[in-house]
Amino acid sequence: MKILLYNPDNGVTRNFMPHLWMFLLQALTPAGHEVQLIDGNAQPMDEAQIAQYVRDQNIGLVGIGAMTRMIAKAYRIADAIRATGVPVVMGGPHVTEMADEALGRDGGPRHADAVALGEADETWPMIVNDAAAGKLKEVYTPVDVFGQERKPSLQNYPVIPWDKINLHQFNLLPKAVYPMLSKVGEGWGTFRIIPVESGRGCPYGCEFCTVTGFFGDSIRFRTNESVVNELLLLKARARSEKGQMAVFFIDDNFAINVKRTKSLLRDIIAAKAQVHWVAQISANLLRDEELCDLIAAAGGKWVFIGMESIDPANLKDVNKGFNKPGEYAAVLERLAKRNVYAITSFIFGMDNDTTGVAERTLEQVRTWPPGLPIFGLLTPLPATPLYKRLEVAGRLTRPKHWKEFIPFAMAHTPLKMTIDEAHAEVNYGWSHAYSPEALADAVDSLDDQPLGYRINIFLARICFRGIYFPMMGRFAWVKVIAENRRTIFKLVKEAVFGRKRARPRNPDLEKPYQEAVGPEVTSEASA
Ligand code: B12
Ligand code: SF4
Repeated sequence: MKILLYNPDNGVTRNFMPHLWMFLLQALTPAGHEVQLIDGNAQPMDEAQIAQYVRDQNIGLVGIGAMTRMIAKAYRIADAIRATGVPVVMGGPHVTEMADEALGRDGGPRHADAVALGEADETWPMIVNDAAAGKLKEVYTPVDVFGQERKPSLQNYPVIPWDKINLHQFNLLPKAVYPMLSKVGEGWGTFRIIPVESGRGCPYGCEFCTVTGFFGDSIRFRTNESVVNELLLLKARARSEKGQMAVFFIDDNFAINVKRTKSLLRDIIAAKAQVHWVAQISANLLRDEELCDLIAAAGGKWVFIGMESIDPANLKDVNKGFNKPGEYAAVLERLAKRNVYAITSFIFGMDNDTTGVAERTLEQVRTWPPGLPIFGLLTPLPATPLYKRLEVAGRLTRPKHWKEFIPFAMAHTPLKMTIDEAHAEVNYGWSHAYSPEALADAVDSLDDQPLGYRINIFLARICFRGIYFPMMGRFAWVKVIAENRRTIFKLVKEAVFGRKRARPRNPDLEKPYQEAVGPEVTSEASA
């Protein structure tokens, strides 16, 4: 049977990173079937095109996965495919919580023939076998022999054949930047970000988050060996195609068990399996100096920190009181000392937020080492404690906000400002954190660092800017390049003519960087 796995586009960020679930389910598919993957972010298709594709390719089963924000698109695609007579199974965080909606049992139209609830590592082979036998059930739940919900162990994690998968569509480098990057060093033909998981689960239970409910508070890990081997595979591929391969450890809290994280990082270092990577780690776990040393030595370049707010009252409201705004600066300095920078995520529209929250937040951000601040709105995702609290309080203004998804729009009324004011705060945050002046400041603040670092922060900022100001089409790129021409000119000039390189803040810090990336990048044209 031919199976198509499809992920709808998010309408914003194009092909930034493939979705892991597709590759994982492909690797878990029983032998004898052919699995094709289409990521709508990389291969945009409308309903008619996908239906045509399914017919032309003689597909026998389609699997669709989606987050809440893409579910309306996912349903439209599913409807078009089902109209061709091909069965559709849906999975992922949204349909797990809203299975009746997908199956049309809530009075609305039906979109899926079957849904896979929760983690589908063990149910997917059953789904495929049932579909091949024409006996697809409506609901697949991961349960043990006693009918109790069962979370798959990650001890026998499959090998994802990253060395063979066609990743052409996920090259992030526009041709225009090749000349600049070739001056940084060899090996910049491609740049891809690949999702890798080392474990699942987070017990913290923040009120707005689906993770504790979905993956459970039972934390499970892959073996160190399996993660290390995956990194080695990726590293070898990057080398063979003369490109760069960075990894996004998608674990919700990569250091949730610090002892285990340290042991994994030590094994990565011992196996020389370092690639550049980013991971999500909560601020409280980054108090550990040894952990930070190991992160840097194992190739860690960016840490995503869910700071959410600089107001302890807000944090307490959303059950994230373990975040201590008073220590944010120290945490970021601790990382920056090791040349690791942070993606700092903030949520506006919390119950204690008042107008001016964006500027108050930015005042603090400006005193921190340069990073990538991102700003969102408090969003009641289905089945989260937040959703229930707001529903009970009658504060949901768009209870089924996913039916008509609007980016950066609230679905409930904040307590101390209006919805429009909350939207304006997010706009203020993005506009001011990603203005040409802010980008120039970020690059200048790394003046004592190798050129590679400064190009890195510049390109990262340009890409992150695209989360709020979509970079669709040539005109958007031309505009951004024109606005930032001074910084670009400065970097290009330095890449072409070099400059007298300032001493690094601490020469010892060069060591882990060189070990992580190899000599090609550090021999940049700065001398
Ligand atoms: C990586 C990630 C991202 C990436 C997404 C890009 C990418 N290419 O992966 C980035 C960092 C960009 C991102 C951004 C956002 N994310 Co995110 N993200 C994740 C994260 C950490 C990992 C996803 C993952 O790969 N998991 C591992 C795989 C194996 O798990 P899985 O996808 O759930 O798949 C399993 C099952 O669900 C099931 N399954 C999934 N799909 C399908 C399909 C079929 C057919 C079947 C049978 C089974 C099946 O089988 C899989 C194996 O068990 C998850 C949290 C998490 N741990 O999952 C949040 C998560 C998915 N993100 C979430 C959110 C809210 C967001 C944002 C909206 C945040 C924001 N406010 O901006 C943005 C939106 C991004 C966008 N523009 O679309 C929520 C989604 C909740 C929901 N109900 O939709 C999650 C669950 C985290 C949370 N805090 O609650 N995210
Ligand atoms: S720490 Fe992060 S992953 Fe864990 S519950 Fe809170 S927001 Fe979710």
